[in-house]
Amino acid sequence: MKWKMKAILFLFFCLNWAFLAVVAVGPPICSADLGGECSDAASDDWKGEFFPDIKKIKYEGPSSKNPLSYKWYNANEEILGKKMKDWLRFSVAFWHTFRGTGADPFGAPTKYWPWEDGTNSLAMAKRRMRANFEFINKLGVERWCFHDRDIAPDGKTLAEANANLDEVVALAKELQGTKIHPLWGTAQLFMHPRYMHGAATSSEVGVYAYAAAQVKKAMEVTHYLGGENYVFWGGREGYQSLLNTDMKRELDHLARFFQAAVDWKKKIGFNGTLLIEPKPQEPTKHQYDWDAATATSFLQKYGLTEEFKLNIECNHATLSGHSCFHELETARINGLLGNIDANTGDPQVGWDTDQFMTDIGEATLVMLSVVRNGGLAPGGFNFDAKLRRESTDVEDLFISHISGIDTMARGLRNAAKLIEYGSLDELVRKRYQSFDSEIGALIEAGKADFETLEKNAMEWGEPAVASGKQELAEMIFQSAL
Ligand code: XUL
Ligand code: CO
Repeated sequence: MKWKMKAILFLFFCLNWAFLAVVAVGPPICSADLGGECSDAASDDWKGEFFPDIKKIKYEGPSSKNPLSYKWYNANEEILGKKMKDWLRFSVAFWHTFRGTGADPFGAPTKYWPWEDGTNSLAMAKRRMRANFEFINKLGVERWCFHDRDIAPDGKTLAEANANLDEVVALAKELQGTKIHPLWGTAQLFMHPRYMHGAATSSEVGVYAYAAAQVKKAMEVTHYLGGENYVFWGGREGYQSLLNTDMKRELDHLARFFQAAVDWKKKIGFNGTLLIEPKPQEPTKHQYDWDAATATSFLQKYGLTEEFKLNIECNHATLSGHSCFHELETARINGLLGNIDANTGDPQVGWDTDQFMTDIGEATLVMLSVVRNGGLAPGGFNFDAKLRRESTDVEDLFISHISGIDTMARGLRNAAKLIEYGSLDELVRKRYQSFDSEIGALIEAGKADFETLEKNAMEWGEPAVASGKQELAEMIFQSAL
């Protein structure tokens, strides 16, 4: 036998053993995503708390060593004239927190939450929803985000899927109480094989119609739950090859789809903001919403800028070759900054790793943009972030969110310091002060023609060019961290 074959057989043998060991020793029950193979006795019969060992998370200040406490996020403390909780408007992403299994393209699920029975039944969906609200209440945030298909099982028909969704949403409404509601809802239009060519950009009219029906319903339930926004993320709104793609037609269809969503929003009286979440190549080679600038020009071309804003995700920003700060500022100066999916990528791993943000410098830049924007409301910060595959304790769900929340809170505190110091703003102001002149004013008012400018250039001779002071700017920035 050739060595390669031997190695393959050995690996197969080991994998089998690993599988048997799991079955014999037995993980607590089943992973969250085994499609109902583990148990058929799913019922919404969970007794007591889902997180009995975890108390409500409190602010204990920066010197606390308690991992289950906030060190920087003090919800009601005022910063720059607003409560921290009103600047930050945090939200828990249901899909990562309650449907994340730890599986990756090379490895099986690793998370076996005690409340999961391995099914995707309605009863399990309801039990999970109750875990979700205990989690949110203990964390002390007031918002959550969801896809239709992560909170309720799909159905054999659209009508059955809608009925499932209605049943889970009714429970969610009850569990939300008066304080909690969705930051945003969305339809999951990328997982099912019917969406392999896209949803609103599919070459199949039947798929376009199906996607429209799914979005219509998802908008209705978002509205019913008191959602503040509705998101579109084009999971497969792009193409792999231009040879078999009519790009112009697909973009036109997408715009018609968005217009129909605007019309439906108005018809049902939903006042939330519609958001587009840019993301580059992943999963298709060319995505139509590559980055903030691409999405902005799409909205401008089709006359949709009054109706839509952007949901900037930091990991998507870096995948598109920009920084999160760049994407936020691009959205902001175009009047389109609506919401943030607060996560981060890994500098060495080249895909959407959806990690919780822990870089204080990055968080400070993010918050600088948010403060310049006057906040994000009705948008906020959705933790589109998941535990690493190797983090498998229930308490890790809390620790990761606490860490993400504290990082953003620290960013806010630092941004406030920078604004109060004023020296960075002053540096930037000074850099452009030559435009605070008579001719500068004419240029900025669009009244300086080339002849006038040529006359000035002749008169002035060689222009003086001052230092850009980048290192000083960096020094000032660092001093606030
Ligand atoms: C995928 C992503 C999504 C959207 C919602 O990269 O970010 O989770 O936020 O569909
Ligand atoms: Co996202």
